[in-house]
Amino acid sequence: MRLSGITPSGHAQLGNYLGAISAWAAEGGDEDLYFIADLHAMTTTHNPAKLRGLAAETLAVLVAAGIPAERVFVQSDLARELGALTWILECTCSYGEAARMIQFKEKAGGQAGVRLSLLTYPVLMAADILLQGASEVPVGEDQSQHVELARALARRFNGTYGEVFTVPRAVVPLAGARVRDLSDPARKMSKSTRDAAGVVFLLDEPDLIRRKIRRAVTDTHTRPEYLPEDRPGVANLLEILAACTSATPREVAERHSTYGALKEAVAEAVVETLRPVRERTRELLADPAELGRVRKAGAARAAERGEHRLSSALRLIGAG
Ligand code: AQP
Repeated sequence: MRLSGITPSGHAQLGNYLGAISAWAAEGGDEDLYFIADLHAMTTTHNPAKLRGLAAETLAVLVAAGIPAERVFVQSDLARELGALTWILECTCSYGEAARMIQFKEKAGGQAGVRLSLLTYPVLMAADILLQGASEVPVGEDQSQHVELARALARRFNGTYGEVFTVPRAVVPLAGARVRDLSDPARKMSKSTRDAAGVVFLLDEPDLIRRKIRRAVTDTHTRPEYLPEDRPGVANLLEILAACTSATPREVAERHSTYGALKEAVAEAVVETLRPVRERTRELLADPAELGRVRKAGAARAAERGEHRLSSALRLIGAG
């Protein structure tokens, strides 16, 4: 069983969709689980009301994208279970192991007032994985060290106190496009980027999407060619169009003779690709009772799935 998460650190964007969500919906296995990692969005300064809204919106997006509702849950709905398991795992983890995490060093380096949760969040991530009994965790390079920690903690707990946890392993995520920022193709498109001009959000209206794509940074050439190193802005547009039309970037480059024509085609393809997701998400958001039912059912299933592991772990470690 695979467990994947999305952090509601902003509004879901085109990269999240083409790189992950659409593949989760189309190719995910029957057992796989997806969660909205809102507790992970609290390790740096955050706005509580905004975070609550983004968690609900992201849940709506995943369901609207076609992921079966019974395979989605919001992390904080399991805050009690995860809090307890995180404590157990913190008592299984050494300070040195946590402090060695490269992401912590990168994010905490030189910052004042770093939250303790920035140090301990890989242990919460281990709790996410171990509570659900996930055997595979699809992650990029940047998160593989955290999955290694979850592996080490599962093994150590099982060896010290008794067999409770499935030992997970990191796997390569389902292949999706890597989408770059439209204003600055040197960086990836991200939901928390301040300058929204380079980011297409899934809920952007069609005209706004068209405007953002028309203004995408390209270069001084005029004819599209797929050269990711030398012409990253145009390569990004070609990759987006390819992902939306199930073609290759080179094939779509040959079909357009000017940057203007390419941008028009990209804009229309993105608008049409996102239309059903946007409309269905808006419907769900306009029906809080239905969204609430989906959320409650997902939380109940996820809590039930982890219940026996948490109670066994508590008992074996000497609690209660
Ligand atoms: N630009 C992207 N292209 C392709 N895939 C992307 N993903 C994110 N951005 C792109 C994939 O979306 C999934 C869920 O994202 P996440 O919230 O867990 O991680 P993230 O990579 O931190 O997403 P963002 O949008 O860049 O958020 P912030 O701004 O908070 O850093 C993951 O599978 C991710 O690879």
